[in-house]
Amino acid sequence: MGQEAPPGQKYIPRFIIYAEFGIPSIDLDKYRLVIEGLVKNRLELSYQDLIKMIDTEYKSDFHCVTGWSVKEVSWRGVKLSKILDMAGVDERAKYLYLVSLDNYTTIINIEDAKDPRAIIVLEINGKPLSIEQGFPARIFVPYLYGWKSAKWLSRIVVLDRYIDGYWESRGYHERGRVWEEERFKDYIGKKHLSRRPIKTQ
Ligand SMILES: Nc1nc2c(c(=O)[nH]1)N[C@H]1C(S)=C(S)[C@@H](COP(=O)(O)O)O[C@H]1N2
Ligand SMILES: [Mo]
Repeated sequence: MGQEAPPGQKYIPRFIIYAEFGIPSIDLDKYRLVIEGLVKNRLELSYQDLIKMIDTEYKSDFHCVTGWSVKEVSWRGVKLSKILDMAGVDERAKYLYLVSLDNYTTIINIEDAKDPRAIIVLEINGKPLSIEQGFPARIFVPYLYGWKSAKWLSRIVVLDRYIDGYWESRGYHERGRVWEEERFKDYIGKKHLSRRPIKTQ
């Protein structure tokens, strides 16, 4: 798998850690992942709840839209579709708006969220997420660019319409599929906006 990098991407050995708003402090006792919006049952899942629900593990590359990719990362977590089923998603649902503890936001469409590879990540490469990589939980959809992989995830809001998240409001693509090179909204062109790596592992 992943012999050749997707168009416009180069493999590097390790993740470059991004935290647009700094790394939040985590109080695991108080932490809940909330699922709300167009759902029958609003859910509040603790870290232990999530750990008990782990159902998925696979290897897949990670792709940041700025051009770096990491090969064959091992991901372990809970299928998003399982959580959506528990919550009883309304038939009008079209998007999941993702909100993080640091107030970072992004959005993914419901079709991508229901893909069996779309997960709430609890472990990377056999270890619990490190704080800087999004502990307690982050999103991962392997065929979407990394900005959709919200770290320190705290809220999933089910919506019937599209709204911009943080990078989407700065010109990045609504959907963000890697192999289709959905980097920017059509009207923006091909210019990268500034990024601030905070630490290289
Ligand atoms: N909360 C939060 N999640 C985030 C970001 C961020 O700044 N804050 N950056 C995104 C971007 S642009 C990328 S490429 C990945 C980087 O993941 P990493 O820090 O584990 O390398 O996190 C994504 N998730
Ligand atoms: Mo990114």
